[in-house]
Amino acid sequence: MKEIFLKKLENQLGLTRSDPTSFMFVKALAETASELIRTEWNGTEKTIREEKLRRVYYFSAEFLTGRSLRMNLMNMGLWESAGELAASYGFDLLELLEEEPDSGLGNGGLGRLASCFLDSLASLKLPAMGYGIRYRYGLFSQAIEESRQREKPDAWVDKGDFWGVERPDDFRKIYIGGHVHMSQDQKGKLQFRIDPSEVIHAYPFDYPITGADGKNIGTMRLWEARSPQGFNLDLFNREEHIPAWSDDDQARSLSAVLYPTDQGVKGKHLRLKQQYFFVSASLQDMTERFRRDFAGDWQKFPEQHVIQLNDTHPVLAIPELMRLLMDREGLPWETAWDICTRTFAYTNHTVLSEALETWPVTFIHDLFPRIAMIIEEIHKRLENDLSARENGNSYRIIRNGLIHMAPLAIYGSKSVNGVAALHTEILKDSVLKDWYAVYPDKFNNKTNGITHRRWLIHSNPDLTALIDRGIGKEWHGNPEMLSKLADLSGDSAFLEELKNIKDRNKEKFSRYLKKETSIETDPSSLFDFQVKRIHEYKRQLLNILNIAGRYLDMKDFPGREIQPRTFFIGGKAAPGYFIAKEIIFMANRVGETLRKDPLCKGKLQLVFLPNYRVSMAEKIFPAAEISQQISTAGKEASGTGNMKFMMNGALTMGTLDGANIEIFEKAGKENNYPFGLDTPGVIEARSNYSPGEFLSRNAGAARILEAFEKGVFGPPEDFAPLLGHIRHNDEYLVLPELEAHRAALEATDRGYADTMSWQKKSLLNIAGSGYFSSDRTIGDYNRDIWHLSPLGSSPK
Ligand code: 26Q
Repeated sequence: MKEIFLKKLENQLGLTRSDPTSFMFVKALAETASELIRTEWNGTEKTIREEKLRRVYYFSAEFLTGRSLRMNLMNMGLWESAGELAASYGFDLLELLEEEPDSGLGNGGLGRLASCFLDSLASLKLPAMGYGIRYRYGLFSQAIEESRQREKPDAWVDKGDFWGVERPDDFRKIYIGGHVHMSQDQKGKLQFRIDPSEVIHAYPFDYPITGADGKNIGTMRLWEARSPQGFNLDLFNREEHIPAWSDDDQARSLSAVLYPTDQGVKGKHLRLKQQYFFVSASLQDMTERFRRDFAGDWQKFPEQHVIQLNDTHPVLAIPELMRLLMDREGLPWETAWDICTRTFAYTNHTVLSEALETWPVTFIHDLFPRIAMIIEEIHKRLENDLSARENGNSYRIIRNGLIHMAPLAIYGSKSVNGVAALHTEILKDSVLKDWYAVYPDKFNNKTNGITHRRWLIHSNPDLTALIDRGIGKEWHGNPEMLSKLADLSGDSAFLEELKNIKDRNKEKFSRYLKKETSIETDPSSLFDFQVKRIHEYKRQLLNILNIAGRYLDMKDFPGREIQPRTFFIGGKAAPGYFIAKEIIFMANRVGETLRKDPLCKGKLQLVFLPNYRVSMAEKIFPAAEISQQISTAGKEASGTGNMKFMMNGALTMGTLDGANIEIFEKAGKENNYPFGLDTPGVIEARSNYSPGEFLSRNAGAARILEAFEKGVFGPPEDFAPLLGHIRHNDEYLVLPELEAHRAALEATDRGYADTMSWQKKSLLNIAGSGYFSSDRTIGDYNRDIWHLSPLGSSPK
């Protein structure tokens, strides 16, 4: 290793310098790891190909990887040597890791789930490949200026992509726009030829996914868009520099930016092009490899491949595979359709109707005319299949000039899954009820999970060491064995150690925050977190209003004893989501008011964490004592942050929503703080609710809103948009649940006062968290949908 490293470092340094900067050092270290990974990686790819192993292809518009150096060094067994190398140059390896750019090619839960899945697939030695887009700009970085969110581009590629390996020989051509020419061959069979108005080249970059012991290396293949002809040399020679680059810039713009919204956008041609771009490139890749290796025996395609669609974003893959099989390979419709419906599987991540994807038929016609023809034919055949059904309308793929992506996904897939038990039930009995009636066997649940390697072993080494001392190390490979910790719940020395580790992690987080943001916090206070994308349904507003209420109580009764508590709220708002941005503004304003009031010192603080991202999350979970998961019941499909908190010993203060329900089951309700309306309760409460009338009867809620309107938190007019909104349109029942949320906060304060019983609850949460490892989730997908054999399991 050292030899390779010195070579790489020499390359970094060039001729003029002798002392590496920390960035150069890290880059050289990553390149060293890369080179050592390469051998194993080639081996994995070779085995899959030679043994003709069935493989899952995870199609996702987002992969929220975060940093990789620590995981890769540890998985490859290079951690110790890397530490020594660093020390010999006077560096601290842990500090060096902070120099790696945090790869944020995703918005939130859905993108992070994709990355956790790739980690588990590699660790379980299952043959897999992730396919997506190599955005040049990941999710924007968030700054807070004058209490408001400001977005700045995240140019992660420019800072240095440590891991991507370019494969220029595997580029694919993507046709956009133009016309379809139909002709007949000698046998009278219809032929389709696309005469495109635009051709884009897709260049693949491969990223290694090192499994737990570095023996099976998975692949994430991300596509980058380029112009086929590069820049225009003729224009350049005529000194027309800007026009000379315009074709290339336009082509590259296709993979330039991740859309920064996690609910979908309307009317954006570029987004639709991105989706088609990456699925077309990926399917051409797969079909061409298959043609080479299987001599075009297409019946075998579904035996060799299963494609998991991460939401509807990659759903154009269904008509695109139809096109490739029919127009390129000459298969008849029926055969092609049969192959598709045996290959695809679809995961739904939302019940919010505004988030279900639709695209105008005209867009698809203009951008992908051949795909439009195929979707129309699928639509017609679906109409025929289901003509006898009532409610025929809800099945239609094309309705009111819009293509509905979920119906296309369901019809073209063999499996449809939700991401938590409650979510799947809601799909079956309301959102997709009619579909469930026709295809009950397609529907199944796969409760989400998170990789315990990143989210516990690597981000909380002290807790990991304690667990190892308590129950041994076997749980690293079999996380459900964490349940053995329950045997130690009466061991006061062990609980004491658990507390000490949490205290140390809180201090560490405090120091990190001070360094990153210059915000000071008191690690002896209770650390309470709500970190996730900002959304009305996630109800950050509920949290903020009760923090404001707590402050008003303190002012009214300054002598009253109170549990010192620090509330942390973090998350990004979609740049076009006005109300979400107003919520960030309010959080910051309340935070500032508390900070300025000496009454709050050592008792009550609200910190808005700027630029919440994977690398910050890794420092948050180990330091958390309360995890707030307070979405309106029925709205959060699953949540996955909730699992990361639980696994690090935080107690959940949450509603009966998404995976919270399963968390309460596995860790015990009595060890957590469930509160609020359940899903039927929400529907019932909403049916006769008017915020105005509610406020006239509820002095507690009215008092908090009025404090803002009286200027307690700064100029009242600043809050007028948000408060005006909530007074008239409280779709997510913030006001009616204020009281239940306040009561839950108080219950946690009381619970926290009994230190040892709190630690016991914390331990029982960790003990129950093994189920939420993505290893379990991947095992479930494999058992029910994928049916893959691990590498090394087939007899030679
Ligand atoms: C769609 C069309 C156009 C532009 C953007 C989008 C888009 C992008 C991202 C729509 C949705 C998303 C992301 C959704 C998401 O993160 N959902 C979360 O998925 C998690 C993993 O299953 C769940 O735990 C969360 O409950 C769910 O909100």
